[in-house]
Amino acid sequence: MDKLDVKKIKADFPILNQKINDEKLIYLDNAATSQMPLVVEKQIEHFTNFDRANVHRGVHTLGLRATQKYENARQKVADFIGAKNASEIVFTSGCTDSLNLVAATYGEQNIQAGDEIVVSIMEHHSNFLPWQQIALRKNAKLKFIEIDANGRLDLEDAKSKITTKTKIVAITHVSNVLGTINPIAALTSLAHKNGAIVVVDGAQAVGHFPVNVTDLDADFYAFSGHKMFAPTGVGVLYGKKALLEQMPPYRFGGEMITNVTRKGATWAPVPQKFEAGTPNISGVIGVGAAIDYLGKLDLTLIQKHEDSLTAYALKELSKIDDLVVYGPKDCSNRTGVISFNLRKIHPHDLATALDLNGVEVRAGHHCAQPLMESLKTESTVRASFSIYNTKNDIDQLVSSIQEAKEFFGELR
Ligand code: C6P
Repeated sequence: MDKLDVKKIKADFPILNQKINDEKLIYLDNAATSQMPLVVEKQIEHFTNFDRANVHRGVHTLGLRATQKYENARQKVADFIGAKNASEIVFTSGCTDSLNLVAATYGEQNIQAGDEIVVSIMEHHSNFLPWQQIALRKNAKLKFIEIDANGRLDLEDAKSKITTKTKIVAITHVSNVLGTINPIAALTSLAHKNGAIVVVDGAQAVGHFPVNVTDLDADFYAFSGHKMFAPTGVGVLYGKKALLEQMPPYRFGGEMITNVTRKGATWAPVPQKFEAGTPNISGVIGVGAAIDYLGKLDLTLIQKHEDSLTAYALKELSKIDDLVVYGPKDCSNRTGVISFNLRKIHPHDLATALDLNGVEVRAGHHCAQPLMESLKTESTVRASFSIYNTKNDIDQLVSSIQEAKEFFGELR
């Protein structure tokens, strides 16, 4: 098979088979949350109906089964992102939680007054605020790598900002506004030469193209389940084992200790040290099931499919007068996340008009306000594609924008 069978894939997602405002649903808000296939739901249902128990605690059969499924999912994640060892995979409540974990532990331990933290201007607030807060608290300096006119990371600027004073580089793999894929391997090499570590926000990358944390030489890599066909409320933090072992715990409670006395405690080995309390067991099993699903589809075919949708969308959107697209106009090293604005129509008005035609897009600042400032806008409309989208969906998007344009034009 050299291409995705989109018709078959669509049938895996019952939610897509419905009408919104009497129109066929066209779901183009995948960067916010992708939909979940029936097979993932079924695996969770099976766990709930046959194996449900707490993990790492009971010696009874259900407890052992639950633990085995939970740890199998950890191994699946490790294999899926090319981690050397399953113990380098920490389950969290989401990408935001993963990034906060690194800032609160590694950041807290390693950032001193006068140190520098480098982020890009295209960071989502989740990979910006934890670093801004640490920098403020520790009297460290936060530096920004800027973007060029095409929405690409300015590598020359990165070379000037990352120096021997840099302790942490926090960078998104893919921008949730521009769709730009950043050159992570080049950045890790640059950072490591300067003695800094690199925290990669992979929320918009995982599930869209193959990701290998070992090839990227990322020190930390964070992502969420709900953007890769798994449930909400579960996420992953990959960390190099040597770094995870040095870090203090993030939260304290059950299952993260080796021994507790009246006077103190010793911590469990990684990753348990970072998984205090009962985890989102069914969510983690859902992540494992989503990885199985993605494995059957093949990530290179997924990438090819989404690239062709992106090329088509960029071409068709460019035909609409007064429409400004933010981010790269060429298809290399970008994903199917396309932000745009139409004349003086407010993004929320345009998104509402599109919704009337069943087209679901996001409008707003996309939790990336420093980027909005750099783009000289307050907000944008954003369409984002996934495995179940088709060129027909894009035709519907484009004709709905044209319709809205005429409607709002008449109101002026
Ligand atoms: N972006 C969007 O519509 P959570 O909320 O923890 O699952 O993911 C946070 C996050 C971190 N990094 C990037 C690059 C992201 O895009 C997101 C989530 C959604 O763009 C919701 S704001």
